[in-house]
Amino acid sequence: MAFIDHVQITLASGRGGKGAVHFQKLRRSPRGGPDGGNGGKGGDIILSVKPDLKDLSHLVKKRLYKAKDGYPGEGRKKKGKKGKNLVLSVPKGTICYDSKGLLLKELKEKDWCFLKGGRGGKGNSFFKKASLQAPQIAQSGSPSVKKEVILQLKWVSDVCLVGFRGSGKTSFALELSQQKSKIYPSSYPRLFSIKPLSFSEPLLFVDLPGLSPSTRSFLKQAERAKIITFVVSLMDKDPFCSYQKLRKELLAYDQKKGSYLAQKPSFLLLTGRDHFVYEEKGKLF
Ligand SMILES: Nc1nc2c(ncn2[C@@H]2O[C@H](COP(=O)(O)OP(=O)(O)OP(=O)(O)O)[C@@H](O)[C@H]2O)c(=O)[nH]1
Ligand SMILES: [Mg+2]
Repeated sequence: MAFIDHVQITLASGRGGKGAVHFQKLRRSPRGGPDGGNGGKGGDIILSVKPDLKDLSHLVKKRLYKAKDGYPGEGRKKKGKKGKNLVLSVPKGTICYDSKGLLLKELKEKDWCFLKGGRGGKGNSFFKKASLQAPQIAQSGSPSVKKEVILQLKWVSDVCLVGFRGSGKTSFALELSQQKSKIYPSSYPRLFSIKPLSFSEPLLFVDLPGLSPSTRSFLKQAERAKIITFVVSLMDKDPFCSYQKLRKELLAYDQKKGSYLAQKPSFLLLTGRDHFVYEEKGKLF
């Protein structure tokens, strides 16, 4: 399945349950005092960060996600049941914007209650007073609240590997992470956790697919990287030209998105040295 790092969805809290209009039914007084209970609270919408999730593809199936409504109140002052919360799991690094692109929240470790469910309506027992012994009124619950949001996944990482197809990004990341998986051309970004010997915490490396018009949008995953590492193969016809083209790609992306990729600290990693014949290519830069 495709790697999805952007979804636009509508979230709706559950409405509050209705309060009940009900009267005590006693043998001697079939129309006893009011005992209608309050309605239950509507369900909340909660966004919950799940570090195991890789992307947002599980959220593309529907446009509207709604929590359950609260249940109506009942006789004997019984409160209606609470509507079930809707918990949407999101990967670490997800950012929530409103429909106009205004930042609402960067989702970190904890659950975030995005929409509170509606309050349950008061039942008629609540309205009883000296001057009103048998109220026939009850409140309907507070309505559901709907909001359109944009969720974007932007990994927070230490290093982002940027290079053209086949430059050796994945090989390098696999080598560093000591993974033995098979190398195949990647069409989506991957996150590698790499623990250098002298570090107590692992470093997070983003391995982007080879840069091309169809994968350019994945540069989003470089936006929150501390360092950019340009990966250029010495097997390219003109490695310096490849490097310049990569920098131009970053500048073009920055201009379009208002980001600062080209200004980040960067390294140049040259691969394919084993294939490089000095006599043939001469001086590189
Ligand atoms: N000779 C040689 N081959 C290399 C080197 N680094 C990678 N390769 C080979 O180059 C091919 C492409 O390597 P990848 O690591 O998949 O390159 P990539 O940049 O991740 O490619 P995309 O994901 O398609 O952008 C593989 O067959 C690797 O074995 C190197 O330093 N020397
Ligand atoms: Mg790759």
